Amino acid sequence: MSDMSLANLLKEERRFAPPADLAAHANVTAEAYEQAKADRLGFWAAQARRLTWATEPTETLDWSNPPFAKWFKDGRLNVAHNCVDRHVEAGHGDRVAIHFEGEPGDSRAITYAELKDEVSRAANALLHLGVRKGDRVAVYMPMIPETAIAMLACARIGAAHSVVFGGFSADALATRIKDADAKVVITSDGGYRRGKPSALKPAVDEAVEKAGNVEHVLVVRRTGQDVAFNDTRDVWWHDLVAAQPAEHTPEAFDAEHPLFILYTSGTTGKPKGILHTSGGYLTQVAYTHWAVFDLKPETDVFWCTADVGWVTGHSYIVYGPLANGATQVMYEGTPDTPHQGRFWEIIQKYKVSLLYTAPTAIRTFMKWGDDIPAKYDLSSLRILGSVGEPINPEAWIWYRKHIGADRTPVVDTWWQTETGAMMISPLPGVTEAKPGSAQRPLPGISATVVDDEAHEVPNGKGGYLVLTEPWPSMLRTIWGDDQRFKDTYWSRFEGKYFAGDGAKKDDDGDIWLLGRVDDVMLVSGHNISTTEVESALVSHPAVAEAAVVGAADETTGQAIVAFVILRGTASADDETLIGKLRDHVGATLGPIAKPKRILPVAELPKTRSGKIMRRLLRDVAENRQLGDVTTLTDSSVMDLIQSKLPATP
Ligand code: 6R9
Repeated sequence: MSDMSLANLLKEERRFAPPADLAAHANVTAEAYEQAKADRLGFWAAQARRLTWATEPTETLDWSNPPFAKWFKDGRLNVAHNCVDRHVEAGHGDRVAIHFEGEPGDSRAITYAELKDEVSRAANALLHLGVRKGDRVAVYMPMIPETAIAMLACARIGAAHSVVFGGFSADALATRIKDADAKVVITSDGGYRRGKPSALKPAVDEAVEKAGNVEHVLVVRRTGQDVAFNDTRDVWWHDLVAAQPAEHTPEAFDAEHPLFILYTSGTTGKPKGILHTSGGYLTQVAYTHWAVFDLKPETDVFWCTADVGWVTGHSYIVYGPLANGATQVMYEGTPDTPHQGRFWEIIQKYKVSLLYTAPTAIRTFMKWGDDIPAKYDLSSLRILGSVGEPINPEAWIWYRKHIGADRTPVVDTWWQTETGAMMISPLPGVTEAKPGSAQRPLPGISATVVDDEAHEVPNGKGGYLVLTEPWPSMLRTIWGDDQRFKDTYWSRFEGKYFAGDGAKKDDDGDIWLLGRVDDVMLVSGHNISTTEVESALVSHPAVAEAAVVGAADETTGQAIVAFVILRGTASADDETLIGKLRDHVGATLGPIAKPKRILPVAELPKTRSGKIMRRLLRDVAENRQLGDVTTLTDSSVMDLIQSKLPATP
């Protein structure tokens, strides 16, 4: 990146020290950074001892054939035993593992003892269906406890699961079943979504037709809706699983035994099957969940609002919290069903103390209004987490103030499907927080920002985020494609993992994430981050949400085009407002960052995991035919945006 605009970065002066009582009893103190720095591998070897091993590892890392890492390779363990049985053995069988809240209002509390029985039955059922160690099982489910049970049952017998988000189409499911060569699919008749049952089984039928090698489909009855049933292939969960014995002795597998494949769509090309293995993955998800949320398993109630179909759900609904013996909430539905206070009602009901959600949700809550969370008792909350996108400083402040009563730390956690677990994040009892910044690599993690030539940038400069040392929960490869694994992540900068994100270091050396590098704009030779322009727009009281893209421009190379959602009272026809917003960005970031066009819209296109799809907005801004819209939550959003557009100059 050239020297450019990153010099006049967004200045964020607000600071929030950890609350004294939290700091006094925090799981992790500043010492952890020192310890990990002095002996990184020793630090991770110590963290691995949080797990129960059938054979303790003696070797921490084998990096003799980079980028193919082997962590704890002579250790053996069973992941499901670690997430379930050992808590029962330790006398915590009566502790609630999952408080399930269905969208229609049904609820179910599952203790660790009950979870152990259910996972054992499901493991026996999979064995009965012919699933063996090393096989793959596809999981296409709503957000219900059986989804976690199915994943743990796979782990228990050493079969890798491939969870496909329930919002994906039959085609997307078929591609993933085929790529992983799954022999069983676990699904349900449907799930509840926005007040009505939404079907899943028909997509499975279609996908299995296309994908070929599936021997059985195991079907949970959730909604009771009518489904087609193929008697030789399909089997009901309540028939098969319920009839199994609740005893199953877990076998220990190698630390590097595959645990799961999770596909990331990427913007182009065939989805990448990200492969995670057992010992290193479980070590890092357990450690980070305990450290970043300061988890006290006896008293805390954790709630991660992600879908299990994404990596956040894998690592911070299933594996991290359960490995730590936590009590958590699992919610099936959407935040506005049946009303816009649903999340806050759930927090009040279960006395949730640790909340983990995404910026897209936070910005939506801001749009809905402060008065909604104000109606509920949120005093149980202790720590608020954010993940998925850069969190705009204003959204961060709103989250802390209106959800956290200006009292709770906010932890902005940067990581990826590929990294498996959190990598860069404040520690709630240690870090003086800066709104909008993920700040520092966690203890034991090495990350920095480099320029085009792979040189580390000095403080105050921007470039590319890289990870400079292997970490326990790193992806091991792309399923079936080692070459693509090397090309995608390890070839841009020799010996370093290229995350694909732009980032900057501030004057203190803290890291700020600036969005995917594909989204960075080049205006008159200056690299400008979409994230920073968006945050500048959102810091204006009239703007609820913003998405910024660079559109081809004859004079400046790219010109900044901003799509904004205005807050309640602001009017889209107010020409003076647009001028004010441009000036506001200019005053915040410098004149070079002033958007050339600002277009008020009612909605923004988002992926199903809640990330803004700037690629489609670029198509709009450049008057092009829209690219692939299949990963959009709601493709009608694009029609709405296009119909609102003034004729392009
Ligand atoms: C966990 C998850 C990964 C991409 C990542 C980055 C963005 C995630 C972020 C963040 C800024 C954060 N991202 N967390 N950007 N600050 N705290 O979301 O995984 O779906 O694979 O997405 O998400 O761009 O590269 P995944």
